[in-house]
Amino acid sequence: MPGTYRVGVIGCGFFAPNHLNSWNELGVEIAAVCDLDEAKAKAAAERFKAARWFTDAATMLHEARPDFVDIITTMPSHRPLVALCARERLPVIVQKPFAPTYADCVAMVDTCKAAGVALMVHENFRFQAPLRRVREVLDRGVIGTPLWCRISFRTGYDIKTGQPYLFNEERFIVLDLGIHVLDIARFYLGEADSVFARHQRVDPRVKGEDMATIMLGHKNGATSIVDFTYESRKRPDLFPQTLVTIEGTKGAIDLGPGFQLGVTANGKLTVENAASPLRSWTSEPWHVAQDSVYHTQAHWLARLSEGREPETSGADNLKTYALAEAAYGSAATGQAVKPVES
Ligand code: NAD
Ligand code: 89V
Repeated sequence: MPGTYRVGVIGCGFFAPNHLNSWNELGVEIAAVCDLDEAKAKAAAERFKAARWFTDAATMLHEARPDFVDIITTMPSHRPLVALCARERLPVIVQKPFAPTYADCVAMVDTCKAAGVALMVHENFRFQAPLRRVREVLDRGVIGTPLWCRISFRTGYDIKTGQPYLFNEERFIVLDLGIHVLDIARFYLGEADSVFARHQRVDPRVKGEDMATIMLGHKNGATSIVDFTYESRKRPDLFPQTLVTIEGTKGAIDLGPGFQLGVTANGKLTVENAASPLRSWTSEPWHVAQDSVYHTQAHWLARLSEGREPETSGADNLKTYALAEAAYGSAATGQAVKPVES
């Protein structure tokens, strides 16, 4: 039962308040929080009513003995922290991007499998209310067989001031944001066996690419275009909205600005508002992302209590990560790349 769980949280930085607010709203006891930075750990414990705070993750796991662990650190620390949880036989959630390399991701999946503990990547975009609603329309079959899809995330919103580590990422937007929209392409159209990508770097202050356009050939014959940038100058700026068009044999789906969802079926267009509700702790423009954190964590609790694999398990996320790797390979060579199969 969700209300009976106790979580140990590692990482109390920029994004952690969304997880901590969600655990509180879900009735999960925050047994302890941990951050290398003592001030951040203390502040998070006070603000979110955690019983204890620590600056060392191993000490926290030994002393607080949570039922599971939520890792909200940046990716270089994910592999050692997941290995620590596996040694302690604790189920674990880890934020995206899963890790700096595909080999690290595979190692985490193997380690948790060997230890018999659940591992989920906090891949929250598919838990966004408007994006989930698109999946429901697909499931109703009213647009027939999907043939073509475009998933687009274009913004000029300043995401780097709050997350300064992004300036130094050699592999930047495909891992930071592309990983979400590539996951959505899989969620809607299934696995892809061909990836062609072009990457651009616009902001001279960043090391990696900050604009990408990727074409996926799906195994079922459908094609999708996934495009994203942090350097759009378009007004209005729609951050952090994802726009979707899917054309099928019998109709079409169009998730447009302001979460307006148009569905064409039987030659007729119907439009609904698919926006996420505001929660007591969410605010615009971030609310669609914040609300999805709540639903991602609720999904984890449901699957943990049922003993079932989460939708975005480590093993599942290897397939999304393989698309990102293939995009880097394609952008570097100018050739289409077949993603590695796990
Ligand atoms: P951040 O740097 O602000 O916070 C991370 C915190 O983890 C820091 O305070 C750091 O001291 C702490 N930390 C690092 N290693 C540690 C360790 N071994 N033990 C204890 N504490 C440790 O980073 P952030 O912006 O909060 O991002 C964290 C992760 O969340 C990133 O992977 C980022 O991509 C992801 N993120 C996801 C979303 C989303 O919508 N899913 C949005 C923003 C960020
Ligand atoms: O890290 C992320 O997921 C962010 C976003 C702004 C989309 O939340 O890039």
